[in-house]
Amino acid sequence: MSKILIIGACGQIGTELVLTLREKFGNQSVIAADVRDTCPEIVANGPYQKMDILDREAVRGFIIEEKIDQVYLLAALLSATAEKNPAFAWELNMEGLFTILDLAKEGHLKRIFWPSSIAVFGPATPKVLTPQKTIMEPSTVYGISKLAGENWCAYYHSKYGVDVRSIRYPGLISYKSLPGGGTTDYAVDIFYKAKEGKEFTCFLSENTALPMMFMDDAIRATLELMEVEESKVKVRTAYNIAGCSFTPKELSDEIQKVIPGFKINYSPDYRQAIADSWPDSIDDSVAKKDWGWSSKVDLPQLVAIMLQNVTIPV
Ligand code: NAD
Ligand code: AKB
Repeated sequence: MSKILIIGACGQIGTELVLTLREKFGNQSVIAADVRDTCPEIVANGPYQKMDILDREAVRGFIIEEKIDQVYLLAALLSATAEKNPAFAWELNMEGLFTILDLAKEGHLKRIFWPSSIAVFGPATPKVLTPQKTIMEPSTVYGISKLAGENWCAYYHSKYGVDVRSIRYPGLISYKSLPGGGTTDYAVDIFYKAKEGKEFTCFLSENTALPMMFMDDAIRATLELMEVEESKVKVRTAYNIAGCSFTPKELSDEIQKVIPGFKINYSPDYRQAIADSWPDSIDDSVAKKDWGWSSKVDLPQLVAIMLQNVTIPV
């Protein structure tokens, strides 16, 4: 039985990943860790460890002492926040990865999951159905850190046999916890305004298409990739996966089918340039071929689920 540690467990993905892994492996086998003093209530059904991924010795001590054998390393600064503090974003997004890769290289960990992002692509990348292998050249510090991280993962795999697996997540949409500092966050925020009967001001322009995915699909992809036999994992940088792509206008049109009075206006800010540098849509045929990946939730389903489940904080 594996002992699993999720670092960055209190964030948008971690909250749901912890719950899914605990359901599968039992509460006591899955330790949630985060730099926060307390975790959201939703994560309080099992062990929690306050942990700063930048404290290399403390992280090493904990993993070795607790005999952890799998780590999901989620702690990072996302695209919009990273642009405001590039030096710290680089430090946070890279240093933690080396700590975990080194533990695996020394034989303390059997398997690692480290997420990449569609942010690895840049303005010179083909925008429509962006292939697995193509021109990258990211223009954000976040994208640069993810692309460097992908290449370090591939290096540790080829040089030291480290079993590290990764996915280039699109913008993730969920209702159990809020997103933290990304360019795709508008596609979550919009549902809260719609549910409250308020007008939504979008920080991207109406025709900005971006790759997106409902969280259940992303969690399922993560578990499928982590569980597939090693020989099937042929890409050791990170796999493209696709859910549904849409613009703010297409998303608001879909919301208006359910809430006819819903209104959106547009006031693009610095995040527009980030979004403009990313793909419109993603080709995930390699993930389909290698480990049988397939998304399930399309735009109408995503809107229906979000509008049913988003709850306005009191
Ligand atoms: P998030 O910002 O919601 O959560 C990150 C968590 O990391 C937070 O709970 C934060 O407290 C924690 N953290 C920050 N600094 C830490 C430190 N020093 N030590 C320990 N924990 C620390 O992010 P998320 O959306 O859950 O994303 C998780 C990972 O997935 C990131 O690597 C991100 O780049 C990647 N990703 C996310 C998306 C998305 O749409 N959410 C898309 C692509 C890739
Ligand atoms: C962001 O917008 O920064 C993230 C991502 C796509 O990596 N959601």
